[in-house]
Amino acid sequence: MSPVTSISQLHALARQGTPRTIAVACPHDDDVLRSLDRAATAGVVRPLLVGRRAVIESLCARLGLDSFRPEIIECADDAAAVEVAVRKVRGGEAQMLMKGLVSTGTFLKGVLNKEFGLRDRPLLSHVAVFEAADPERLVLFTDVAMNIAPDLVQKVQILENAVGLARRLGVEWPKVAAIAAVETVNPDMPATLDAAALAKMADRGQIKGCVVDGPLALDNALSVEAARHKGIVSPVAGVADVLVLPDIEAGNVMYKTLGLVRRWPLAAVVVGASAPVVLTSRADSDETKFNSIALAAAIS
Ligand code: COD
Repeated sequence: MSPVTSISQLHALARQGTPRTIAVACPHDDDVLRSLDRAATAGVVRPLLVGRRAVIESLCARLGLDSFRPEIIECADDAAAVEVAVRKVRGGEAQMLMKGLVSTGTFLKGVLNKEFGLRDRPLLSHVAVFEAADPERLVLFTDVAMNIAPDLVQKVQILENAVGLARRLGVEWPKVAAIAAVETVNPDMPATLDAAALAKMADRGQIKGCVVDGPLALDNALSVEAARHKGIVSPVAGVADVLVLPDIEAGNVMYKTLGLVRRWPLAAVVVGASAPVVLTSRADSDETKFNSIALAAAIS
């Protein structure tokens, strides 16, 4: 498979095959419903909504989604709705899960629940995607929404989850940049120590299936020119496919800067679960939500 290099190629990939059922917890939100209507119309998903029927129907009517006829399971309580949606995926009645208007903590606690949740790999993590030019490619960045302050062991798992996703998108040997504020090791900046350790672990075969370099600052990772300017010689600098960010604050600020300030097309998914999980922010546009459904469908 040749690599998926744009969000529109993701859409095309998602349209292949039969529609997957997506269980959505608490879809009481305009952008969530618009994105689901669009994905259902495109033949990407069959929505199974878990929440307050009256609210969902009145929102659909107000939004003019006249041909949107989702299956709805009545559930008034948010945590209970998350549990029902998660159980639908766990039981195989749905192949994907999506968060609606419910707090991220409540939603993720349901996903991680030991009795009915969707744990598969040792660590679940969130991966966001944006389009980059020169070379034209999708850049994955992680973790911007789930793991708060990962230690080195968790960063290895976050990196491996993202590499797995990159490979699913056709990147055979992903180039991974472990991001910090600078490109040199500084003991006063713990992110640079972890980044250097990740790079050395990859050199020694403790991390497989990718090439890792770090620490790299964001400009050195994404711009060949910036890397050249700093004299950095590296197979990753300027052309990274995956960015492993130091913590949730750095990741979340980057995600929101791209999405809200720059309005770049974005997509995001939680990986490491037994099925793809669409976890977008309340502030994300219906476009980002649709892109994320497409990403989840493309890998489901
Ligand atoms: N993958 C697998 N297991 C996990 C993970 C994970 N990412 N995180 C926790 N666990 C396991 C632990 O090993 C433990 O067995 C159990 O879950 C409980 O662990 P806690 O007490 O550390 O976790 P929780 O349930 O209190 O919180 C987990 C959350 C994911 C909810 C928490 O880390 C969180 O709130 N993350 C940030 C979410 C957020 O606010 N994002 C905002 C950006 S939109």
